Amino acid sequence: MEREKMILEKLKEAIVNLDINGVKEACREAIDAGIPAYKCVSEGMAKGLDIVGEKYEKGEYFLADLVVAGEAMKEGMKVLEPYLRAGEAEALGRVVIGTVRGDMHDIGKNIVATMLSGAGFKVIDLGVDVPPERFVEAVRKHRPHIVGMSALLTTTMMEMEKVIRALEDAGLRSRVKVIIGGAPVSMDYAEKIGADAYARDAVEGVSICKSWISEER
Ligand code: B1M
Repeated sequence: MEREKMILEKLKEAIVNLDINGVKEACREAIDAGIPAYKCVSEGMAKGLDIVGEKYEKGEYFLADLVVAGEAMKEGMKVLEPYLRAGEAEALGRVVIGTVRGDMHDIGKNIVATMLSGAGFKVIDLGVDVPPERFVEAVRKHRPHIVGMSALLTTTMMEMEKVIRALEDAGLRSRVKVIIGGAPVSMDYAEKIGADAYARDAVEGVSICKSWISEER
Protein backbone atom coordinates (compact mmCIF):
# COMPACT_ATOMS: atom_id res chain seq x y z
CA MET A 1 0.00 0.00 0.00
CA GLU A 2 2.84 2.37 0.93
CA ARG A 3 4.55 1.49 -2.35
CA GLU A 4 1.35 2.15 -4.30
CA LYS A 5 0.95 5.57 -2.67
CA MET A 6 4.58 6.38 -3.37
CA ILE A 7 4.37 5.47 -7.07
CA LEU A 8 1.11 7.39 -7.58
CA GLU A 9 2.67 10.42 -5.86
CA LYS A 10 5.70 10.10 -8.15
CA LEU A 11 3.39 10.01 -11.17
CA LYS A 12 1.50 13.10 -9.99
CA GLU A 13 4.75 14.96 -9.37
CA ALA A 14 6.13 14.02 -12.80
CA ILE A 15 3.05 15.62 -14.41
CA VAL A 16 3.39 18.74 -12.23
CA ASN A 17 7.09 18.97 -13.16
CA LEU A 18 6.23 18.50 -16.87
CA ASP A 19 8.63 15.56 -16.92
CA ILE A 20 7.47 13.41 -19.85
CA ASN A 21 10.08 10.66 -19.35
CA GLY A 22 9.36 10.62 -15.63
CA VAL A 23 5.65 10.11 -16.39
CA LYS A 24 6.35 7.18 -18.73
CA GLU A 25 8.71 5.59 -16.19
CA ALA A 26 6.27 6.01 -13.30
CA CYS A 27 3.45 4.49 -15.41
CA ARG A 28 5.61 1.45 -16.19
CA GLU A 29 6.61 1.14 -12.53
CA ALA A 30 2.93 1.34 -11.51
CA ILE A 31 1.90 -1.40 -13.94
CA ASP A 32 4.81 -3.62 -12.79
CA ALA A 33 3.70 -3.08 -9.19
CA GLY A 34 0.18 -4.26 -10.10
CA ILE A 35 -1.51 -0.87 -9.64
CA PRO A 36 -4.73 -0.77 -11.75
CA ALA A 37 -4.29 1.43 -14.82
CA TYR A 38 -7.38 3.47 -13.98
CA LYS A 39 -5.92 4.40 -10.57
CA CYS A 40 -2.79 5.69 -12.36
CA VAL A 41 -5.08 7.99 -14.34
CA SER A 42 -7.45 9.18 -11.62
CA GLU A 43 -5.17 9.19 -8.58
CA GLY A 44 -1.90 9.98 -10.31
CA MET A 45 -1.95 11.89 -13.59
CA ALA A 46 -5.34 13.64 -13.26
CA LYS A 47 -4.38 14.95 -9.80
CA GLY A 48 -1.15 16.29 -11.30
CA LEU A 49 -3.13 18.02 -14.07
CA ASP A 50 -5.36 19.66 -11.45
CA ILE A 51 -2.25 21.20 -9.89
CA VAL A 52 -0.98 22.28 -13.32
CA GLY A 53 -4.39 23.93 -13.92
CA GLU A 54 -4.18 25.76 -10.56
CA LYS A 55 -0.65 26.95 -11.35
CA TYR A 56 -1.88 28.22 -14.72
CA GLU A 57 -4.70 30.14 -13.01
CA LYS A 58 -2.21 31.72 -10.58
CA GLY A 59 0.05 32.76 -13.46
CA GLU A 60 2.86 30.44 -12.32
CA TYR A 61 2.50 28.29 -15.45
CA PHE A 62 1.79 29.44 -19.01
CA LEU A 63 -0.09 28.01 -21.99
CA ALA A 64 3.08 26.24 -23.20
CA ASP A 65 3.18 24.43 -19.84
CA LEU A 66 -0.44 23.29 -20.26
CA VAL A 67 0.54 21.93 -23.68
CA VAL A 68 3.50 19.97 -22.23
CA ALA A 69 1.35 18.68 -19.34
CA GLY A 70 -1.22 17.46 -21.89
CA GLU A 71 1.53 15.76 -23.90
CA ALA A 72 2.94 14.14 -20.75
CA MET A 73 -0.49 12.73 -19.91
CA LYS A 74 -0.88 11.41 -23.47
CA GLU A 75 2.52 9.66 -23.29
CA GLY A 76 1.50 8.12 -19.98
CA MET A 77 -1.79 6.99 -21.55
CA LYS A 78 0.16 5.16 -24.28
CA VAL A 79 1.74 3.00 -21.56
CA LEU A 80 -1.57 2.48 -19.72
CA GLU A 81 -3.97 2.06 -22.64
CA PRO A 82 -3.47 -1.71 -23.22
CA TYR A 83 -4.33 -2.28 -19.56
CA LEU A 84 -7.38 0.00 -19.67
CA ARG A 85 -8.65 -1.83 -22.73
CA ALA A 86 -8.41 -5.31 -21.25
CA GLY A 87 -12.11 -6.05 -20.88
CA GLU A 88 -14.98 -7.99 -22.37
CA ALA A 89 -14.69 -8.79 -26.08
CA GLU A 90 -18.34 -8.91 -27.15
CA ALA A 91 -19.83 -5.70 -28.65
CA LEU A 92 -22.29 -4.40 -26.09
CA GLY A 93 -23.58 -1.47 -28.12
CA ARG A 94 -22.41 1.54 -30.14
CA VAL A 95 -21.38 4.90 -28.74
CA VAL A 96 -20.71 8.06 -30.73
CA ILE A 97 -18.47 10.32 -28.67
CA GLY A 98 -16.79 13.69 -29.16
CA THR A 99 -15.59 16.91 -27.59
CA VAL A 100 -17.98 19.72 -28.51
CA ARG A 101 -17.38 22.61 -30.92
CA GLY A 102 -14.76 25.14 -29.88
CA ASP A 103 -13.14 22.79 -27.37
CA MET A 104 -9.79 21.09 -28.01
CA HIS A 105 -9.50 19.18 -24.71
CA ASP A 106 -9.52 15.45 -25.42
CA ILE A 107 -7.63 13.70 -22.64
CA GLY A 108 -10.72 12.92 -20.55
CA LYS A 109 -12.82 12.08 -23.60
CA ASN A 110 -10.11 9.68 -24.80
CA ILE A 111 -10.04 7.94 -21.43
CA VAL A 112 -13.82 7.51 -21.52
CA ALA A 113 -13.62 6.20 -25.12
CA THR A 114 -10.82 3.76 -24.26
CA MET A 115 -12.64 2.45 -21.20
CA LEU A 116 -15.90 2.08 -23.13
CA SER A 117 -14.18 -0.01 -25.77
CA GLY A 118 -12.45 -1.98 -23.01
CA ALA A 119 -15.91 -2.69 -21.60
CA GLY A 120 -17.06 -4.05 -24.96
CA PHE A 121 -18.66 -1.04 -26.71
CA LYS A 122 -17.97 -0.15 -30.31
CA VAL A 123 -16.84 3.46 -30.04
CA ILE A 124 -17.08 5.95 -32.88
CA ASP A 125 -14.83 8.80 -31.78
CA LEU A 126 -15.49 12.06 -33.62
CA GLY A 127 -12.49 13.79 -32.05
CA VAL A 128 -12.46 17.40 -30.83
CA ASP A 129 -14.17 20.62 -31.91
CA VAL A 130 -17.19 18.68 -33.15
CA PRO A 131 -20.12 20.84 -34.37
CA PRO A 132 -23.73 19.73 -33.74
CA GLU A 133 -24.27 18.75 -37.37
CA ARG A 134 -21.42 16.22 -37.21
CA PHE A 135 -23.02 14.55 -34.18
CA VAL A 136 -26.30 14.39 -36.13
CA GLU A 137 -24.57 13.00 -39.22
CA ALA A 138 -22.79 10.34 -37.11
CA VAL A 139 -26.04 9.29 -35.44
CA ARG A 140 -27.67 8.89 -38.86
CA LYS A 141 -24.71 6.93 -40.20
CA HIS A 142 -23.76 4.70 -37.25
CA ARG A 143 -27.13 4.35 -35.47
CA PRO A 144 -25.55 4.36 -32.01
CA HIS A 145 -27.38 3.51 -28.79
CA ILE A 146 -25.56 6.31 -26.99
CA VAL A 147 -24.18 9.78 -27.75
CA GLY A 148 -21.43 11.01 -25.41
CA MET A 149 -20.18 14.58 -25.21
CA SER A 150 -17.27 16.10 -23.36
CA ALA A 151 -16.53 19.79 -22.62
CA LEU A 152 -13.81 21.31 -20.47
CA LEU A 153 -14.56 25.01 -20.89
CA THR A 154 -17.37 27.07 -19.41
CA THR A 155 -17.50 28.79 -22.81
CA THR A 156 -18.12 25.54 -24.73
CA MET A 157 -20.41 23.59 -22.40
CA MET A 158 -23.48 25.29 -23.94
CA GLU A 159 -22.63 23.54 -27.22
CA MET A 160 -23.96 20.36 -25.58
CA GLU A 161 -27.45 21.81 -25.51
CA LYS A 162 -27.12 22.75 -29.19
CA VAL A 163 -26.27 19.13 -30.03
CA ILE A 164 -29.35 17.90 -28.17
CA ARG A 165 -31.57 20.47 -29.95
CA ALA A 166 -30.03 19.46 -33.31
CA LEU A 167 -30.79 15.78 -32.58
CA GLU A 168 -34.37 16.76 -31.72
CA ASP A 169 -34.73 18.82 -34.91
CA ALA A 170 -33.47 15.85 -36.94
CA GLY A 171 -36.02 13.56 -35.23
CA LEU A 172 -33.20 11.42 -33.78
CA ARG A 173 -33.27 12.33 -30.09
CA SER A 174 -35.60 9.53 -29.00
CA ARG A 175 -33.34 6.92 -30.63
CA VAL A 176 -30.33 7.62 -28.41
CA LYS A 177 -29.39 8.11 -24.79
CA VAL A 178 -27.21 11.16 -24.20
CA ILE A 179 -24.45 11.28 -21.60
CA ILE A 180 -22.26 14.29 -20.84
CA GLY A 181 -19.09 14.84 -18.84
CA GLY A 182 -16.17 17.18 -18.25
CA ALA A 183 -15.03 19.46 -15.45
CA PRO A 184 -17.51 22.36 -15.82
CA VAL A 185 -20.65 20.25 -16.26
CA SER A 186 -22.84 18.72 -13.56
CA MET A 187 -25.94 16.65 -12.94
CA ASP A 188 -28.01 19.86 -12.70
CA TYR A 189 -26.66 21.04 -16.03
CA ALA A 190 -27.45 17.67 -17.64
CA GLU A 191 -31.04 17.94 -16.41
CA LYS A 192 -31.32 21.54 -17.56
CA ILE A 193 -30.31 20.77 -21.15
CA GLY A 194 -32.23 17.50 -21.38
CA ALA A 195 -29.32 15.03 -21.37
CA ASP A 196 -30.08 11.59 -19.92
CA ALA A 197 -27.03 11.44 -17.67
CA TYR A 198 -23.94 13.13 -16.35
CA ALA A 199 -20.84 11.18 -15.33
CA ARG A 200 -18.25 12.51 -12.92
CA ASP A 201 -15.53 10.25 -14.33
CA ALA A 202 -14.88 7.52 -16.86
CA VAL A 203 -15.71 4.66 -14.47
CA GLU A 204 -19.13 6.15 -13.73
CA GLY A 205 -19.65 6.88 -17.44
CA VAL A 206 -18.99 3.27 -18.42
CA SER A 207 -21.24 1.97 -15.67
CA ILE A 208 -24.14 4.23 -16.78
CA CYS A 209 -23.73 3.17 -20.42
CA LYS A 210 -23.67 -0.51 -19.42
CA SER A 211 -26.82 -0.08 -17.33
CA TRP A 212 -28.66 1.43 -20.32
CA ILE A 213 -27.74 -1.52 -22.53
CA SER A 214 -28.81 -4.09 -19.94
CA GLU A 215 -32.16 -2.25 -19.49
CA GLU A 216 -32.73 -2.62 -23.24
CA ARG A 217 -32.11 -6.39 -23.24
CO1 B1M B 1 -6.99 23.88 -20.88
N1 B1M B 1 -8.16 24.68 -19.54
N2 B1M B 1 -7.22 25.46 -22.02
N3 B1M B 1 -5.70 23.03 -22.02
N4 B1M B 1 -6.67 22.67 -19.45
C1 B1M B 1 -8.52 23.86 -18.37
C2 B1M B 1 -9.79 23.05 -18.65
C3 B1M B 1 -8.71 24.97 -17.24
C4 B1M B 1 -9.70 24.53 -16.12
C5 B1M B 1 -7.32 25.36 -16.66
C6 B1M B 1 -7.44 26.40 -15.59
O1 B1M B 1 -7.51 27.58 -15.89
N5 B1M B 1 -7.48 26.00 -14.34
C7 B1M B 1 -9.23 26.19 -18.09
C8 B1M B 1 -10.75 26.29 -18.28
C9 B1M B 1 -11.37 27.40 -17.49
C10 B1M B 1 -12.85 27.44 -17.67
O2 B1M B 1 -13.39 27.31 -18.73
N6 B1M B 1 -13.51 27.63 -16.56
C11 B1M B 1 -8.51 25.96 -19.41
C12 B1M B 1 -8.26 26.97 -20.39
C13 B1M B 1 -8.65 28.38 -19.98
C14 B1M B 1 -7.71 26.70 -21.66
C15 B1M B 1 -7.47 27.68 -22.81
C16 B1M B 1 -8.61 28.69 -23.06
C17 B1M B 1 -6.12 28.40 -22.52
C18 B1M B 1 -5.77 29.48 -23.53
O3 B1M B 1 -5.67 29.24 -24.71
N7 B1M B 1 -5.61 30.65 -23.01
C19 B1M B 1 -7.26 26.72 -24.01
C20 B1M B 1 -8.59 26.41 -24.72
C21 B1M B 1 -8.37 25.64 -26.00
C22 B1M B 1 -9.70 25.14 -26.54
O4 B1M B 1 -10.15 24.07 -26.14
N8 B1M B 1 -10.31 25.88 -27.42
C23 B1M B 1 -6.76 25.50 -23.30
C24 B1M B 1 -5.90 24.59 -23.91
C25 B1M B 1 -5.39 23.46 -23.28
C26 B1M B 1 -4.35 22.55 -23.94
C27 B1M B 1 -4.60 22.29 -25.42
C28 B1M B 1 -3.01 23.19 -23.77
C29 B1M B 1 -4.41 21.29 -23.01
C30 B1M B 1 -5.36 20.17 -23.53
C31 B1M B 1 -4.62 19.05 -24.22
C32 B1M B 1 -5.60 17.99 -24.65
O5 B1M B 1 -6.66 17.75 -24.09
N9 B1M B 1 -5.21 17.32 -25.70
C33 B1M B 1 -5.07 21.83 -21.74
C34 B1M B 1 -5.06 21.16 -20.48
C35 B1M B 1 -4.16 19.95 -20.37
C36 B1M B 1 -5.85 21.59 -19.39
C37 B1M B 1 -5.92 21.03 -17.95
C38 B1M B 1 -4.63 21.41 -17.22
C39 B1M B 1 -6.14 19.52 -17.84
C40 B1M B 1 -7.37 18.96 -18.56
C41 B1M B 1 -7.36 17.46 -18.49
O6 B1M B 1 -6.98 16.81 -19.43
N10 B1M B 1 -7.71 16.89 -17.30
C42 B1M B 1 -7.21 21.75 -17.38
C43 B1M B 1 -7.21 21.93 -15.88
C44 B1M B 1 -7.97 20.79 -15.19
O7 B1M B 1 -8.91 20.23 -15.71
N11 B1M B 1 -7.60 20.52 -14.00
C45 B1M B 1 -7.42 22.86 -18.33
C46 B1M B 1 -7.57 15.45 -17.01
C47 B1M B 1 -8.76 14.66 -17.56
C48 B1M B 1 -8.56 13.18 -17.24
O8 B1M B 1 -9.91 15.12 -16.89
O9 B1M B 1 -11.01 16.01 -19.01
O10 B1M B 1 -12.04 16.37 -16.70
P1 B1M B 1 -11.26 15.53 -17.63
O11 B1M B 1 -12.03 14.13 -17.82
C49 B1M B 1 -12.50 13.32 -16.78
C50 B1M B 1 -13.93 13.70 -16.29
O12 B1M B 1 -14.26 15.06 -16.44
C51 B1M B 1 -14.83 12.77 -17.04
O13 B1M B 1 -14.04 11.59 -17.16
C52 B1M B 1 -12.67 11.94 -17.40
C53 B1M B 1 -11.78 10.86 -16.87
O14 B1M B 1 -12.14 10.43 -15.59
N12 B1M B 1 -15.31 13.09 -18.39
C54 B1M B 1 -16.38 12.43 -18.90
C55 B1M B 1 -14.84 13.93 -19.32
N13 B1M B 1 -15.56 13.85 -20.42
C56 B1M B 1 -16.53 12.92 -20.20
C57 B1M B 1 -17.54 12.43 -21.03
C58 B1M B 1 -18.39 11.47 -20.50
C59 B1M B 1 -18.24 11.00 -19.20
C60 B1M B 1 -17.24 11.47 -18.38
O15 B1M B 1 -19.36 10.92 -21.21
C61 B1M B 1 -19.42 11.15 -22.58
